[in-house]
Amino acid sequence: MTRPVLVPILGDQLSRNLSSLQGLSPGEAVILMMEVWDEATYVKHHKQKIVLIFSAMRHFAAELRAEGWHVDYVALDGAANTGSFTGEVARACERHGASEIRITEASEWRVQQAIMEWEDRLPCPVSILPNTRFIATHAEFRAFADGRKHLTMEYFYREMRRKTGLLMRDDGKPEGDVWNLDADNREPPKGDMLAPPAPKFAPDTVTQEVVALVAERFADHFGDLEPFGWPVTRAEALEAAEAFFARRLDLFGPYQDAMVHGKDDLYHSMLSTSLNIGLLDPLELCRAAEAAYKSGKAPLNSVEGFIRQIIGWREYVRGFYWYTMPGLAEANELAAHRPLPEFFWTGKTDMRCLSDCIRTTREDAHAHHIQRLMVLGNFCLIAGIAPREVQDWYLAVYADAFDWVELPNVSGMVLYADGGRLATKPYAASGNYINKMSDYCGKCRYKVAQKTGPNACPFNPLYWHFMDRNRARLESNHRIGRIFATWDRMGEAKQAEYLESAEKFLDSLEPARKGWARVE
Ligand code: FAD
Ligand code: DLZ
Ligand code: SF4
Repeated sequence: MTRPVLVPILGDQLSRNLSSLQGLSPGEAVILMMEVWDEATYVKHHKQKIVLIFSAMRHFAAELRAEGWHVDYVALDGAANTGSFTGEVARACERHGASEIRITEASEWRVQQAIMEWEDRLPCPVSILPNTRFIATHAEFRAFADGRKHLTMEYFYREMRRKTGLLMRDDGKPEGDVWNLDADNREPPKGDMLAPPAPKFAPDTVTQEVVALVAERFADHFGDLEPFGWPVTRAEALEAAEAFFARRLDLFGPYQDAMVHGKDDLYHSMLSTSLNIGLLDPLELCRAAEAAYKSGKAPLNSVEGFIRQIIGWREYVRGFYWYTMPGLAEANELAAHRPLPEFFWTGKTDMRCLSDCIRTTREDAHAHHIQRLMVLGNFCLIAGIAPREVQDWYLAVYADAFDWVELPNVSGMVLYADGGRLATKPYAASGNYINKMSDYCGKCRYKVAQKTGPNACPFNPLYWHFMDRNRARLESNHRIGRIFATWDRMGEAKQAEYLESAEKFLDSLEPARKGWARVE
């Protein structure tokens, strides 16, 4: 081989249609894949997340080799591994006498900044190619966002429907004459919800080796290592997707917001890990969902709801991330400074909703959207937890967590830390919402109907404490401002009871000790 092109492929770029591989043939390139300490520990990821990424990387490398590609795979314990992407790319450049480095842009700001320095630090030219595994380009999101005060997802979503043609009729109108069927998708759980569980994949020898590695090297990271059942190859991810389309998509819509103790998958797809690391393509999933609607296998509200999550929310948060970084990571509009409570890591709390969401997070490295938003996130919002601490927690504990998708959800959707650019109002809620949408409250030590006092559901006084302390910032918001009339009508004595109950509860919270989320 003459001097080869060096193609680094990162742990979330495991797609055969990756832009950096296009137009190259196996004889011209060396593909570099790197397990590096810096990436495994910039937050102390859940053990299953590390297994997922390392195992999926090892399987992908084997598949490329079987196709005839020269893959240089640097294992975590490989001799002289420098522990960083830049260090490993520099070493590989020299090892192979590379003529050029060709890489698909990173999905995360932090990594992309490092890549942009390579041209100055390394001895050969660097080409950074666009990430074509998203539907909207950065330029398209900028064109949508420039000049808008609120970047309402709904309008962006309609653009994506038009761009892809998904659920669009020939006359340019949306299927069913409505763009968004969210109003049909808020059913509370029923007593006998027997959703067929998402498939789990038994670890093969490659995964078993990684499990052993993670047990030894990352023992102090949060989360149960086993049982591990996430898809680690495209074939497994496709099987998981097919199982979802065949058995759960039909009821995905109505029960999207429902929460049931002991269950985090319900009718959800459980496909975010496969999508985010590149095993599945967002458009192929949406086309399959559309086909299920057209063949009468799933109703429009479920199919539209699923497609909206992917070409709406997923694309939107990715565009929002690149549009607002690096400021988004620092934003703290509501001046929230309280440390994250220790129970987020241990699950030891009498609040049954929170302990169940933390349990599933620990066991599966997953919780579904409403658990993340309306239980865990809502608590952090109304208790005033510092955005940096909340961000680190979410980034560390979920197998699907990458900065580009976690940060807008946490800072924008949950904490209103961006001042309302992403969400038009804070998603603050009292215990009533959780009671309506779950079966958590009946067996909780707290009483959801009780508003104040030691036995009251803590979400109740915290809700009013949040409103009261943020009044100056929120009162002019037309979607939430009216709530203050209710607060004023309560009168001073009742208000004082709420505030005192909330403060007593907040004072009782034990702050998390250092070292859970980051190596100290
Ligand atoms: P489903 O309910 O089956 O939804 C289908 C797909 O839609 C998901 O796989 C996902 O790709 C996409 N999707 C749905 N909602 C969102 C959203 N708000 N943002 C982006 N994509 C979405 N998702 C992540 O992939 N990584 C994260 O780090 C992450 N952090 C989150 C943090 C918070 C505070 C909140 C509120 C949401 C977060 N989400 C994140 C979004 C969502 O909770 C997960 O995508 C979903 O729970 C994954 O499970 P699923 O595949 O079964 O999703
Ligand atoms: C999350 C992660 C982990 C745990 N380890 C690696 C790794 O060793 N090598 C790798 O290429 N990627 C890893 N990743 C994903 C990266 O941290 C990062 O999210 C992506 O490169 C996108 O920026
Ligand atoms: Fe959660 Fe309150 Fe219900 Fe208990 S009563 S489960 S704390 S919402």
